[in-house]
Amino acid sequence: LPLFERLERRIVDGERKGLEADLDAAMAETPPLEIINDTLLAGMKTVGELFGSGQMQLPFVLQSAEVMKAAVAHLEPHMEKSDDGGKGRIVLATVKGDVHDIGKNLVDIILSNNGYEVVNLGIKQPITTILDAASERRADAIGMSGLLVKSTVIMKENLEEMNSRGVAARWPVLLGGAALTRSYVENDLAGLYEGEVHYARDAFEGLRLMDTIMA
Ligand code: B1M
Repeated sequence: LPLFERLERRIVDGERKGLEADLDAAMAETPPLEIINDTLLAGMKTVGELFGSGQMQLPFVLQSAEVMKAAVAHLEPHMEKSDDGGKGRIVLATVKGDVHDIGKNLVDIILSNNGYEVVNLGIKQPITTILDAASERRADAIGMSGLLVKSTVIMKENLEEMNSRGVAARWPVLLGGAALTRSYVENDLAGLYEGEVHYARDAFEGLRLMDTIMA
């Protein structure tokens, strides 16, 4: 297969051997972020479709996810950075009950490489932990990621919890993840949250929104 098709195939097949060499060859032609967006994410999309239609079993999805993570880790040091970290600070987490973190970690990379300090709490984080971290680290915003339909409900509960603790005005919230829709966030959640809540379709929209929030 040609290089970029082979790279996409590696994600689908969970084939790690020779990954770095292929990535290095790809970087000679294309910036690392484009490799992620155009090639690797296309592979993850296929994995999602195969899994969703019952043609791929979970252990293989996990293998694909591991190759994806290894690929991103290999590319990350080669990405362009605007170094300061002084544009603002965001606490980022995957919500309670949800283990999906590839998208969240991409958001971390994009924000960190573009002047934000990211406090990445990891996966399955209850709102209490998120709020404690936001408070201790004096965050300017909170970002929550979730890929399960269940997580969209958790996000709603989290916003309600922030209302009831009276901290909604303090933290603008950025929400993202495959199960969310813009209309759910902008129509249903924005109506109930007493602070600012924004939907980010991808990591770049997350960056644009942070720039707006911090402006
Ligand atoms: Co799971 N999984 N998974 N999975 N998985 C999905 C989400 C699913 C849609 C697959 C399917 O059925 N087609 C489905 C959810 C269905 C639903 O809820 N209705 C599903 C399921 C069912 C499950 C399990 C329940 C399976 C099981 O155990 N029977 C289980 C859940 C466990 C749990 O969470 N408690 C499970 C487990 C796993 C693995 C562990 C095997 C693995 C995750 C590994 C990991 O993340 N470390 C996995 C994977 C890889 C997937 C799919 C195939 C790919 C997800 C991914 O990484 N995509 C996924 C299929 C899909 O999403 N269509 C699927 C690439 C990633 C870059 O995209 O995270 O959407 P995404 O991020 C995007 C944007 O959404 C946005 O930016 C990114 C792009 O720039 N974004 C943000 C994300 N977060 C953001 C936050 C922001 C801003 C933007 O600001 C804060």
